[in-house]
Amino acid sequence: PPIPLSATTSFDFEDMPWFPKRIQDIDLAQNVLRYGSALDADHPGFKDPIYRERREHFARIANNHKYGKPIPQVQYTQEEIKTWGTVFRELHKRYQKHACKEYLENWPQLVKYCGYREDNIPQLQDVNIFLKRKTGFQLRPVAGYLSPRDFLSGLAFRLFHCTQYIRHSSDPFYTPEPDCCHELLGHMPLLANPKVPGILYKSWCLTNNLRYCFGQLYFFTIEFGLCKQNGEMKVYGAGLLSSVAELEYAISHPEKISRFDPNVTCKQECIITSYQLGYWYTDSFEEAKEKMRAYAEGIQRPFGIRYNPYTQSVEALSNE
Ligand code: HBI
Ligand code: FE
Repeated sequence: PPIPLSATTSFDFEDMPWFPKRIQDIDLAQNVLRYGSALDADHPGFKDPIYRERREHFARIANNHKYGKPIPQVQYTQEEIKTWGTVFRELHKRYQKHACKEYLENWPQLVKYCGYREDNIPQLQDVNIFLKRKTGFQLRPVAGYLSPRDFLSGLAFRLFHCTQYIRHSSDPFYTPEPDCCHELLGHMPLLANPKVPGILYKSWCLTNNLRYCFGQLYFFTIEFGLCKQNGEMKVYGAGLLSSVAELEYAISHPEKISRFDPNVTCKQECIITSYQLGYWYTDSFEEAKEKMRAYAEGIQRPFGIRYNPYTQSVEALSNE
């Protein structure tokens, strides 16, 4: 019989640190590794006191957030809206040609229900409500780059951590960290599409080395993946769909795009602050789903684990 786990249940497995068992436990898994409100000296906003004050404001919203509370509305400044507009306009010119159809399909609804416009930065809470209805995903504000472990823990509960601040205005086409342009333009259209396989986001592997593999696969699919449609290479990765420069780079270097294979893909290095060394494609989302499913089935765990959608919690199943 299933054993419900409490927030403090611990396991006697060497390789098994604490992990959230109930959706509200995600409040306890919020380790921001980089750029919460403390920017590095090479961050484009480092010398700008107004920008830094702004980042502190966004960090406070994220740090005070509790699961189930609405995400506070933000009054974006004229400067912030201008930066958004620049990014929005340049990317928009390229979506019809390069984005996959699952990405494009949801745009009319995002415009209608979430205020996606060149002169308006959509509010996370509006998108949150929209997503919950469409695919069951929920958003949670975050102050910066979260530890991969905590980020993947959120995804296991269909909870997507989302930055709410915007990149510095001095460099609209570059950001060393995720920002709301990346989340809203890169991720949301696909998170809202039930045709995108959930397994690409899911991470029920709990041991450290397996977290690493799933982090890698998440990175080379959801962040940088491509997909053939009607014989043409299309993009679905959010990192590409939110960067004009890297989108053009990937599309114009077909020799860098290989067929996705979880066992090979998980060994490639992730580059955080520059272009990727290579990209991976599947012939369809169906193929990505099948390959991930087969890969996940081969994983040995010290105990079985099951997600109970009624209680939004994890249950352990004894292997005996
Ligand atoms: N944190 N805020 C944020 N956004 C991301 O996209 C993100 C992250 N932390 C880790 C991470 N992505 C990647 O390491 C994934 O591979 C898990
Ligand atoms: Fe991302």
